[in-house]
Amino acid sequence: TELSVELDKAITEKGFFMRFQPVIDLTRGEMIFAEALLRWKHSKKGEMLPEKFIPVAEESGLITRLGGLSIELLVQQVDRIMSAKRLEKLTINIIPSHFLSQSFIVQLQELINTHPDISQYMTIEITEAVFLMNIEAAKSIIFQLHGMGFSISLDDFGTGYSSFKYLQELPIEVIKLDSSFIAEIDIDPSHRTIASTIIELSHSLGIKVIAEGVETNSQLAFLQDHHCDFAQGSYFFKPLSIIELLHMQRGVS
Ligand code: G
Ligand code: G
Ligand code: NA
Ligand code: MN
Repeated sequence: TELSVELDKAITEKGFFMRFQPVIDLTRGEMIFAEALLRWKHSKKGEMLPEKFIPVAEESGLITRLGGLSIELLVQQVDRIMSAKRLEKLTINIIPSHFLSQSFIVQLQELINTHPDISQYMTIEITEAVFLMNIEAAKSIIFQLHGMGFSISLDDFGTGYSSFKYLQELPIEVIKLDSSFIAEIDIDPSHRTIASTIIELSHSLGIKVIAEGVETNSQLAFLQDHHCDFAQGSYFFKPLSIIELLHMQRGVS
């Protein structure tokens, strides 16, 4: 398609940038992580969101190059962000087909060769789709990443298979309760029960929980009552430009 041709060209020209959404430590009321979110600087359509171009990248075989570029864009900013903000981690989203590809671990090994400390600052966000696509490969890659010093987070938890079996077997440090789920907290008592149970079960396995898409004070109050560790969402901060992130105060109240 026309869009895939434009995308191919944009990847070559590195016509992308990152926004960063702070993740708040609910105990301390301070930002502790920032999630990197890729944006395409499209010449006519303006800032384009991943939901528009990731499917195109997957269909047209561009996902490994695009994923490699997003890692590169994040790495370029790590020193600047870490020295200004002293966050614990920056988190990056990896698409399942990229995660499971031959080139992924190779890309990260090359990265460690040039930036030996990088793994201690980075969390890799994956979804449960990796388990459904290739369980053995997914496990093996997760153990390799852990061995390289990266931390791993399971994104969109609560929407898919949501198996605690993987959480128990694998070195996963954090799960992210999906935003569609958080949205239901204000509306539906059964979702409140499931959310609090997921938090409790995760904690019993030594896993921390990030609530995504927190938009209201009542959602936040519920999460605090149920000892959710971290939260992100427009209630705190929308995805920010790097300049905005660097100027933002750490504390929220
Ligand atoms: O940026 P937005 O807020 O629209 O994010 C939507 C989704 O797009 C994210 O949950 C994530 O799955 C995907 N996404 C965002 N940034 C990246 C990226 O840098 N790489 C990959 N592979 N996916 C991303
Ligand atoms: O990785 P994932 O697809 O979960 O990425 C997080 C997505 O959530 C991004 O697209 C981001 O723009 C979006 N987002 C950020 N804050 C909010 C919010 O408060 N509510 C909702 N619904 N989405 C949000
Ligand atoms: Na994510
Ligand atoms: Mn998510």
